[in-house]
Amino acid sequence: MTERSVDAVIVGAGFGGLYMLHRLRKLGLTAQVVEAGDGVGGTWYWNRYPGARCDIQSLEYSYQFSDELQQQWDWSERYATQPEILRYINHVADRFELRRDVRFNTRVTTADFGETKNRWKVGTDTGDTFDTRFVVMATGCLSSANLPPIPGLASFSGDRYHTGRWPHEPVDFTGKRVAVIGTGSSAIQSIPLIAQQAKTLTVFQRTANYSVPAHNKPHDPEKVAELKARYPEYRAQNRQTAFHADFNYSEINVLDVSAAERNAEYEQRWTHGGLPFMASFADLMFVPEANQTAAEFIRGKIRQIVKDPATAKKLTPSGLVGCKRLCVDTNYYATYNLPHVSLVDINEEPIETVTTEGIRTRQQDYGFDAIVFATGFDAMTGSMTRVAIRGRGGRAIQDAWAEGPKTYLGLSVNGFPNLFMITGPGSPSVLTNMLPSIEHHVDWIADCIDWTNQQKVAAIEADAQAQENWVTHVNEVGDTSVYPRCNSWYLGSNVPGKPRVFMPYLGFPPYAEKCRQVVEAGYDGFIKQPEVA
Ligand code: N01
Repeated sequence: MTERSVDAVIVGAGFGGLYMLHRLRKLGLTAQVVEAGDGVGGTWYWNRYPGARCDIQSLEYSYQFSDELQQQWDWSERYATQPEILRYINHVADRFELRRDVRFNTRVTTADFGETKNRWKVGTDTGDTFDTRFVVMATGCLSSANLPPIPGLASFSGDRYHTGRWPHEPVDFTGKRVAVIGTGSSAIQSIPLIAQQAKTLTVFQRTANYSVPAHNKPHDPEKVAELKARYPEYRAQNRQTAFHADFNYSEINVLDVSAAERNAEYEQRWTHGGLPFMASFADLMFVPEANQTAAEFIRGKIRQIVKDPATAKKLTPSGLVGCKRLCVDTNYYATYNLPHVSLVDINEEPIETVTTEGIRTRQQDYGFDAIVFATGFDAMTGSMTRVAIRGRGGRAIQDAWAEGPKTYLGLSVNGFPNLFMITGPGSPSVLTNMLPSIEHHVDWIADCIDWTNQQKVAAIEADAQAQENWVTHVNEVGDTSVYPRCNSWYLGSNVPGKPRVFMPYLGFPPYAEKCRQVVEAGYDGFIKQPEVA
């Protein structure tokens, strides 16, 4: 067991943690990344399920802090696969010699703030500890796997998988009877590929989901060259959009055009593929009646694609589209036309228990060789609250967040000085292209740490009132949209007992402007405790 003293401990070696390390090194600070896995990559290290790939175009889902890197790296496809993204982040780790400051196979379990010295003591599951001035939680928004407490789980004699904790060895479902529980993005990406191997595939659905086709394809080298010639400008343009991405946002309201015009636009976006579908009209995410027109368009597509009317009916969602994250697929709905693929609606046929042989619903016993849990994550807060973080007065983060996460700008929490979160709750994070949002936060945190050193500030933390105002503002902005109108992990409603609070901040440009103003005003809304002379 060792104890190391550093300027900063960074928890997690994903995109956030690695860039944070790079920035702090450039400031001449000592930083230690602590990573539970045995490699870099974060979400892309753990989510190795079949079909895992990005739903933001790879040319945008990549770092921009190094122009050489973004010019020299070549993405092969419009939406990169998980293995390609993992190769990329490994390349970045090598290129900037980041690995030597990453402690792998080590999980941070505790972080205790000592008020006399304004330093944190960080504990790990290996017994090694770190004495540090700053802690940066680069733990990701979707990293704590959610395994539903279905009775009998431990008794199952077959293989059990969670999409977010997929084995490193290849998994072969050939000849197997496979169950998939869940129909979120992970399920929708993996189901078509599992179906190609499995003898039978039975999908257990709680809520039917909307998905649009990815229309993934290899990159056209000419188009890539053209974009790379204006990369900084392209990135700057995207920064001005709500999702921080090239979605070709329309400024027209759906309710201002005829049904024919509206459907033509949806058809064109459907043919183009991907999340830009949600940018078809300006009011889609704000006016329920407008949203219903897009929802009905997708419902019509499901009815066209799925041949069996009873299955099509079960697969057809009734609510609004996009307030639960829209999925992007390759052949998802069409997979249900295969004779060996079937769908169980667990609202009609609830799961009672997992048995040694498979799954028992209220109606019947199903035999399975493998069960895949595609049941998502304790999103946005899980990776914070699963660490025993104790701030001023020994207050636990779980207590501070008992009614839902409270942060200032999704960066800092009152009572937890010198602790920062990358893309924490209360920041745009999951409602944006994560990569540039990560870079924005890392730059902000690095500049803040540098400022505290220059200004001889011993500790910095969110002011309680500023935090309260921010939480109210996040909710007010969220309430202008349709997001809070359905059950989703944005609200924590997928995890039993989790407080229902809309966690991300809607709209990147006003958020970035607010962050800029806070800095300009000398870190307005933060408590700055001066160093004792
Ligand atoms: O998780 P989810 P995910 N019994 O929470 C169901 C990102 N991502 O891993 O909707 C039965 O969306 C649950 O049902 P319900 C992306 O941001 C990106 O798929 O809560 N079912 C739902 O159907 C995404 O949104 C990509 O009623 C249960 C499913 O499990 C986020 O990660 C790819 C259940 C969980 O869906 C999470 O996606 C993959 C229970 N007890 C993921 N509990 C890209 O394309 C839950 N469910 C980049």
